[in-house]
Amino acid sequence: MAILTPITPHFLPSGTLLEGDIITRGHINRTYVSVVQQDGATKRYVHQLINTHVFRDPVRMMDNIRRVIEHLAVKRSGDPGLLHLLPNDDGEVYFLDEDGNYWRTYNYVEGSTVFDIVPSADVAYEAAVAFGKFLHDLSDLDAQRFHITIPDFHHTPRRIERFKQALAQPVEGRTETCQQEIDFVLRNEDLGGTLIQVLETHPETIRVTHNDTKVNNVLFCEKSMKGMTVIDLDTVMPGSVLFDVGDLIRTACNSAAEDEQDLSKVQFDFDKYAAIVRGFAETIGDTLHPAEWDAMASCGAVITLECGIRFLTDYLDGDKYFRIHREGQNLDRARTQFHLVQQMIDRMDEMKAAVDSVRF
Ligand code: GN1
Ligand code: MG
Repeated sequence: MAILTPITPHFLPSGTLLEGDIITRGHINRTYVSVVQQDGATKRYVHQLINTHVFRDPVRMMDNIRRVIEHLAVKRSGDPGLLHLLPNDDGEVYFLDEDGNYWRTYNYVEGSTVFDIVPSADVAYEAAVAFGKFLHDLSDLDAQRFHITIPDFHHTPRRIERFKQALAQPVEGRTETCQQEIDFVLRNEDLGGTLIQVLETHPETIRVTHNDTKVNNVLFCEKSMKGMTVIDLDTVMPGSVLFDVGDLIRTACNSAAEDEQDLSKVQFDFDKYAAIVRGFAETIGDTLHPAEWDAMASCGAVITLECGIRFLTDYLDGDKYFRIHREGQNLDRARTQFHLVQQMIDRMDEMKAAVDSVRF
């Protein structure tokens, strides 16, 4: 809680900080939840310390987020799931402390819950509907007005180039521990070009997308188990809906944790896959280009491959990007991802049939 003591007064000047806890879920920023008493009421807030190694231009990133939040506030006026950014004492939606740290504060969405592992196809469907509605609500925004906060974020071939650079200069002793995973990437390089090719051939499909649609970025209503809101807007920027569909498939169709060490538990769940495709088709299906429909069956495999490559690259680099809680965790993460990719490749025909059954 001590870390929050100098921060909360900038966002909640007349509040008294009663409690503070860390949330260890994210791999990038530091996230805390506080309980603050203000004007006779007790409320919870979410405070985040932005990782400026990853987000080099936090001011521009916050500008993107503010734009999305303001747009949703108009579209979903009165919705209890709405996210708000608290202004600090200068009216900015972030606070820069004396050590050069950027902080921001959101309301805490009460009555919500998250899933790291999805328990049923119904939950997978609701997550897809939540992200689909989010994309639908942002579809009238001009993507060109958004800053590109992390260049080439979902440019899989460039991620592969970066991986090869790491492979040429690995932390000593690490290549030997992951030869199978290295071979997997080199064998599946071609798959990596699928989504970026759609964007390059059809630039008109570029729109404002979320870009980090892991399933635990949906807050579910505890009572109804419907999606309440989408969080983690850090990477909202111009992109392809295929990135968002793909990252939800990557996370929601995995029967185990992202860093599970026992690969026999890491199973790709086809029923959840079909439910996700249906959820997106119902919410944004009418806005998709034929080329996006054509590539839809592969997007889960591509984004899962890309994420695995990023974990493996970071492992070879010495764990500089994704936070780890134990030695070898990034390698374990890469292994689960590649294990899922192989299962998706093996079931590609069934995935195509599932897409065709809901295609517009
Ligand atoms: C990171 O912020 P967090 O932990 O939800 C990463 C995503 C990866 C994800 C893998 C800015 O997301 O791209 O898919 O880890 N975010 C950034 O779990 O790199
Ligand atoms: Mg994130």
